[in-house]
Amino acid sequence: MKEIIPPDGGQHHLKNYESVFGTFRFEDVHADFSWHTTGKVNMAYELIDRHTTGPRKNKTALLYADDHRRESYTFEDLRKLSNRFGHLLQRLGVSKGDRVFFFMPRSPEVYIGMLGAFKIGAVVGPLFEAFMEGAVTDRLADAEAAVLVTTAALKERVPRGKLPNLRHLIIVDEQPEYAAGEVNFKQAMAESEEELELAWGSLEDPMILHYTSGSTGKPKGVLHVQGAMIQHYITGKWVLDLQEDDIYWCTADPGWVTGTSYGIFAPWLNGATNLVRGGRFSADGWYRTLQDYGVTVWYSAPTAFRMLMSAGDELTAKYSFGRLRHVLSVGEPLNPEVIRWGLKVYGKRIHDTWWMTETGAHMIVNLPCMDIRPGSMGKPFPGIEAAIVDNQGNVLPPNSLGNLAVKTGWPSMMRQIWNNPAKYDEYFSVPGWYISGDSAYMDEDGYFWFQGRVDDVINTSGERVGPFEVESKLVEHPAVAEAGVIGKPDPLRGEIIKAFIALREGYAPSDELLDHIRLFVKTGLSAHAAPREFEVLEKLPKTRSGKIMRRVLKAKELGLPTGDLSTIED
Ligand code: 6R9
Repeated sequence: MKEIIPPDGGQHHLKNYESVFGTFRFEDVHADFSWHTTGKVNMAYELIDRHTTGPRKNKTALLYADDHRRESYTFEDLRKLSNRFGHLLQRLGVSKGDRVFFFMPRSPEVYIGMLGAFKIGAVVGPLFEAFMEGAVTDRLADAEAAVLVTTAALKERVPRGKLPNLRHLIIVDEQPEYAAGEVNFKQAMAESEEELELAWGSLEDPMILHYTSGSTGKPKGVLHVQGAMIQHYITGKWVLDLQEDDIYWCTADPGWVTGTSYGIFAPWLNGATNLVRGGRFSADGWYRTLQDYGVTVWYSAPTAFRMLMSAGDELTAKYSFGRLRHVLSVGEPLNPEVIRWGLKVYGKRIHDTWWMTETGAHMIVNLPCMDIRPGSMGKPFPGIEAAIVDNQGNVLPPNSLGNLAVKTGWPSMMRQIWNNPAKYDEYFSVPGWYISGDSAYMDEDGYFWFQGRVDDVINTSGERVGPFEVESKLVEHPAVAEAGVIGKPDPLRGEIIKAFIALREGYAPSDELLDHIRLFVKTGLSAHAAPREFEVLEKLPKTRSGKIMRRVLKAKELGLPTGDLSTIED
């Protein structure tokens, strides 16, 4: 019997999946946007300005908190400030289609800046503040960025001599002197106009360029268009289930697509109050944020949930999450153990969502009105047609492992890999389908189960084993905080399973413990899925968005080059 967790029976926007699946079309929500009547499209207008002509004008749009700042902005505040920033960019000669990049820590200025850039039709490029010089240079050069919004400290990693297209640096914090081409943000904002003529365009105009790394080669610039907002909006309504009085917190940095699609677009298209917490992860700090701000909808990632889980239940017990209504996850497979823990400590189901930088918005989801099957990513969002296909594009029957694919043509689908049409075409090698590069199966009830990246699936003694299954079993063991599993070439078995694990506090590595863990997987999962080798690490290599980098584990193990490491955590 499969484990099933039924919905909680709350008042959700979408009450019944079957009532819309197969009949809902994205066109059905066009009438909710102003461009439906005006014919003129501007993302920032839909995010902010539109709300200021009605009762949301003085509603809080942005709550910002870090160790030094606590601020709050209404929709009207953001309208005026982003007008000023748009005007500032105009005065620098930035015009429609120019790329404006952001390389700085989270702060209200990032959000104001991006909105301002959208207002004049510029294409926004977000970067993680942790990028080093090489990573920053590659991306700015590839995008031929015209302007970079950054800080006095971070600009040291921007070699302007190598970036001939980069005309201006806007420095958001103050510095003693400004070199040619450098702009004092505070001063320039003060000199800008509060009212601005918006640049209007069409749904196919470019909007945002997100760089994402593949396992090999240079990072890819994934381009999304304005029309993606249709999907951000309706997934924000149905999946995030945003209601008028919600305090919504998405923990992702805007350098990661989750931090823009669901940290900016989905909440504000729905007129929600959006909380941003700057600074680093700390279990204490996060719990205080959840409690003190009375967060009602919380979107985070498995890596964060696992960190909170290993921080211990005593910590959780110190806080109350009484207002928390809806919890969601993205980025990596959500281990069933984490879902069970979430039910125990928050009294809430954690709703997994599957999507990618390239898909721009949710593809496979657990809606609040659906049963959750722990370990499954859920079902396709209404209007999305997903399937498991073989390499020729034949749709496979339920329970067969294959390529997770989506029928092309959803609103937030990427429109280009910047400067690399050949790379773009690789995703569409099978006519009519977008091939995700993930391997999964669908059960007889239409739930999708993630197995790994296609390249990560292990073949041991003729059996295909998804690393996720093994990792999920491993983290059920009380000593294991995190696990990354790879296939290691073996003359006898094709591959053997090797597990890299980080231990929870209070546990020390010993042969006895590892034997115990191996047995735990063997009896709990299957003999062939039990790792033959273990290695205990202080922590696992991860991307900035918290994904375990199995290819790095594998390359290290085999003594091969590790490929592009620009997105790795410290
Ligand atoms: C939004 C985002 C995409 C890749 C994707 C898959 C993995 C994301 C997942 C998941 C299992 C989930 N992934 N969500 N795997 N279950 N719910 O993460 O975009 O950074 O481009 O990564 O992340 O492998 O293909 P991105």
